[in-house]
Amino acid sequence: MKVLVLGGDGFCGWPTSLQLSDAGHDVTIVDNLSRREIDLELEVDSLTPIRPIGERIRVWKELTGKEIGFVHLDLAEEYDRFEALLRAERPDALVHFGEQRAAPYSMRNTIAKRYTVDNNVRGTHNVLAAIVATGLDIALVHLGTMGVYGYGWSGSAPIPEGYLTVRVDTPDGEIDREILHPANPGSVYHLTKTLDQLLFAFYAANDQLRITDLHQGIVWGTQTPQTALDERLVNRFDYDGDYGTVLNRFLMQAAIGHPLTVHGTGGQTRAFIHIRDTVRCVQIALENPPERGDKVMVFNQVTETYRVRDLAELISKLTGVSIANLPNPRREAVENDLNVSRDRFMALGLDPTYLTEGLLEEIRDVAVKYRDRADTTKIMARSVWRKGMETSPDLMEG
Ligand code: USQ
Repeated sequence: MKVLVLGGDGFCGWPTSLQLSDAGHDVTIVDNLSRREIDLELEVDSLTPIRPIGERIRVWKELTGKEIGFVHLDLAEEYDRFEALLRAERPDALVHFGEQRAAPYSMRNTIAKRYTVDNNVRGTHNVLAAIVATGLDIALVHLGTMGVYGYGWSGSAPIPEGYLTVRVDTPDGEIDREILHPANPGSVYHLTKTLDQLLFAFYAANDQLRITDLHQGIVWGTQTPQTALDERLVNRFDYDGDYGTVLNRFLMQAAIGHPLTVHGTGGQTRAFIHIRDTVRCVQIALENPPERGDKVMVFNQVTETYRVRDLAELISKLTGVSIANLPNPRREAVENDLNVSRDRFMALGLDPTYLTEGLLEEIRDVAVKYRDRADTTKIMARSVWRKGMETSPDLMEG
C-alpha cells in the first residue's frame, strides 16, 4: 500500500513509519519538523539522541534496503502544495499524526493556545478538503485521543468505541439514536481533537470519505523493534513538564533519583499503551479500513488503565525513589474511575505489552542509559490551566 505518514518525524510518527515500511508498505513521511522547533523554543532536548530526519532515513535504507521518502511541508499553511502532492503520489492511505500533541504546551500561554488550534484544526481540515478535491479514494487514519471523552464518565459501563446509543423521548414514544459520544475536552489540545471528530463526521457523511479515528491513551516506552535496530534510529523520549507524559516522566525521574512528580493525590485514572502497540494498532487500522459510505470507524487504542498514584508506587517500589505530591497545575477531577472498551483491536489480533512486563526494561535501556543527557531544570511542570495556579515548587535537590 502507498502511504503518506503526516507528522512522520514525531514520537508516534517515526516508529509507525518504520513499522509500515518494515511490513512492506511504500512510505513517505510528510512533516514540517515543528516538534524539533518546539524543542528549541522550550530549550529542551529528547532524552534520547535523535538524529536529523535525513540521517534517520539513510540509516534505515542502509540497514534494510527499504526507501522512505520525505517531504518537508506544513499541512496547515501549505494547502496547495499538499493537494499537488496527493495528485502526484496518488497514495492509497494517509496516516495523520501532524498535530501539536501536548496538553500542557497547549495551555502554556495565548500564543501556544492559538497555535495549537490554528495548526491542528486547519491542518486536519486541509487534509480532508484535499482528499475531496483530488477525487482519489484515499483512506485516512487519524491519531485521536481518549481525552475526547473526558474523565467525567461515571458508573461501571465502559467507554464505548466512539458512539453511544441514547433513548430520546418524543411525542410518539421513545426512540433510540446513535450519537458521537459527548465530547468533554480537558485542555485546548484535547479540544482540537474533539473538533477533528466533527470534521471527520461531516466528511464521512457528505463525501463518503473512509476515515478511522484512533482514540489513543497515554503512550509510554520508547523503542519498537525497528527503532532499536541501530542507535541512529532511536525514537524520541520527552521528559520535560510540557511534552513528557506521566509514565515516561516517572521512569526518567527514577533513573536520576528525582522524587516522582505526582499531581495532587494521584487519583487520576488514565488509559495507557506501549509505543510498540501503538505502531501495531496503526498498522491494523490501516489494513482494515471502513467502506465508502460507512460512518467514521473509531477504535479505543488503549491496553490498560492505571491510577497515577499506583504508577508512582509501582516505580517507587522498583527503584526506591520517593514520591512527591505536588499542587496540580491542571484543572481535572481529583479522582476518577475509567473503564474502557477496547474490543476491536483485541479481536484483530493485538497482543499487548503490559506495564508490569516492560517497566524494568524501559528504565534500564533508556532512562538509565541516557540519564546524563537530562536537564533537571526542565522537569517541573510550569504550564498552568488558569492564572493563579502557578504553585509548583522546585523539587530537585541536586
Ligand atoms: N501527571 C502527574 N505528574 C506528572 C505529569 C502528569 O501526576 O509529572 C498527571 C496529569 O495531571 C494527568 C495525568 O498524569 O492527570 C496524565 O498526564 P499526561 O501528561 O501523561 O497526559 P495528557 O496531558 O493527557 O496527554 C498525553 C499526550 C496526548 C494524548 C493523551 C492521551 O501528550 O497527546 O492525547 O496523553 S489521554 O490522556 O488519554 O487523553
